Amino acid sequence: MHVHVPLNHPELSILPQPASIVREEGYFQLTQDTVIVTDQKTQAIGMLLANVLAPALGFLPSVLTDEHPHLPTISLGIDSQLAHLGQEGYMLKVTAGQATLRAAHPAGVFYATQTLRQLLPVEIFSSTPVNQTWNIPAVSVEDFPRFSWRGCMLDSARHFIPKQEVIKLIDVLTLHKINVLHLHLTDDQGWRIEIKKYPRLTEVGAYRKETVIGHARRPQGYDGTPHDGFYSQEDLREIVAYGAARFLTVVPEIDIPGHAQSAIAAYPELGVLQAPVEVATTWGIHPYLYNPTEEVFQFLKDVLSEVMAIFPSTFIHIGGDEAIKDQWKGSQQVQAIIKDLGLKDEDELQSWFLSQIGTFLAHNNRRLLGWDEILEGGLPSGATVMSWRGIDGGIVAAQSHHDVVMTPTSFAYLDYYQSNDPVEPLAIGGYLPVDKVYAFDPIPTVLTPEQAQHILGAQCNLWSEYVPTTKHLEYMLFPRAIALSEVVWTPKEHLEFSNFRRRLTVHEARLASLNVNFRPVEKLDQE
Ligand code: TNX
Repeated sequence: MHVHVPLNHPELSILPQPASIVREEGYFQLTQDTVIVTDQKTQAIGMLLANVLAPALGFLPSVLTDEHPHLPTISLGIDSQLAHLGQEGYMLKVTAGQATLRAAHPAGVFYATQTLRQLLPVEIFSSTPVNQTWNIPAVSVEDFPRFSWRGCMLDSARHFIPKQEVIKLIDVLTLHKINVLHLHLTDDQGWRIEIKKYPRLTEVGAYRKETVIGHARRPQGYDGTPHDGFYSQEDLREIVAYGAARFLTVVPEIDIPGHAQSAIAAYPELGVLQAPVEVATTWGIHPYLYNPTEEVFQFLKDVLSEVMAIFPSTFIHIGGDEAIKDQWKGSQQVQAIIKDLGLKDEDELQSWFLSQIGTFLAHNNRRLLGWDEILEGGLPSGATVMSWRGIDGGIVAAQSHHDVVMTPTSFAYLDYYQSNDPVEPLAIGGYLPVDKVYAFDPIPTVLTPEQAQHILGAQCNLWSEYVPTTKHLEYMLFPRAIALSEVVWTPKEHLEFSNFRRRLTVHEARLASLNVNFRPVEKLDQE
């Protein structure tokens, strides 16, 4: 006997909401006797599960590879019959005697464990032992994501994000079944990735003097602290491996041809002006561009070779955003290059420049991903577009058979204010409350079903000009990144904000136990 209460059973507060969940009768009790049984392919996932449960339980459940019929079991395994649930789908069945987690692929089993954690009492997220009964409600879940790209972008360039915080956020993001972490590693205000062949990139580019408070046009003095920091290649390998174990891909971004001032500060010969400049201390758009010469291409290829050796991601993000072309317009050398190549203007030069990079990436079996400005002057062949200035760029790209990740400012920019409350901390501007994120549909209605196939998914972006601390970073991310996780995971017809909000109220206790800062839901009423 079962009751169909998929969306608003008060006991079930899973985020993102599964595609289908049915409450059955009874509970499975997790005790000291419970064992986690896995097959070979899910053993590592079983150990991750045991390790996340252990602190609150006060004991580490055993992870075994043979069945123990007499013991209460959490059973993990691959089942090829579940191929219809896709690469990441899973089924989870909890009865009084056993919890069974199955999927056609390991990623699905991992997601089943994230659901299982959220079926336990919220105290399971505690970092210290809690003395209580660990009942898991009996359920039947069949679940799979709506999109394959479920992303979040963090900007380590404007304010460096320490490795330990990135690791912590991978735990929190993957709890919500986010599977892409896009790291914005280079910008005018900082170069944050060690490149062995060009040590000055971090020796010079990873340090900036005090930052001007306010905007470039409205400076209000200095913040009084120098900003520095970068990830060693070893740090990044650790981050990549930590993500991979949790089925999250880290996508690196090296911004080309603009947002390049920190690189040019390190090696002035890379720039159009060939003249010294400092790492930028103000926000906003800066005019420094890479010179489109053979030497600079070689530099970029060398950098990207080291990047590819660290990041197995198929997609390599090359930026392409906000490159104002004044320096190219003013340079006789660049104008001669445009003429030699038979190009019309600087936009076409950017397109040509990025096409060269795209070809280089393709030779290395990687795919070029860039912000929607890469449409200007002609989209490099095979390029994937990240549509940020609204959804129009993404529509054009999908209509011309290019893949797209939707990240429009209006629904996905977490550097915007999340409420009108006057005590809301300084943000870049804009207004994006959690219910607006929740209302986002990544599939534009104008696309045909065939074109819509090119929408890989969506991601939220958190630019960090006004996000100087990890605590504030978390405040800006949560709960809005969780709303986004539901937009990209849950079937559209199940999305209902009031229901999300109810589950979020329960979920806040989990975030608090994980020591994650967030903007409380109750404050929604005070806007
Ligand atoms: C635009 S979005 C940028 C970033 C800024 C952001 C501030 C994009 C591709 N470029 O460099 O940080 O606006 O919202």
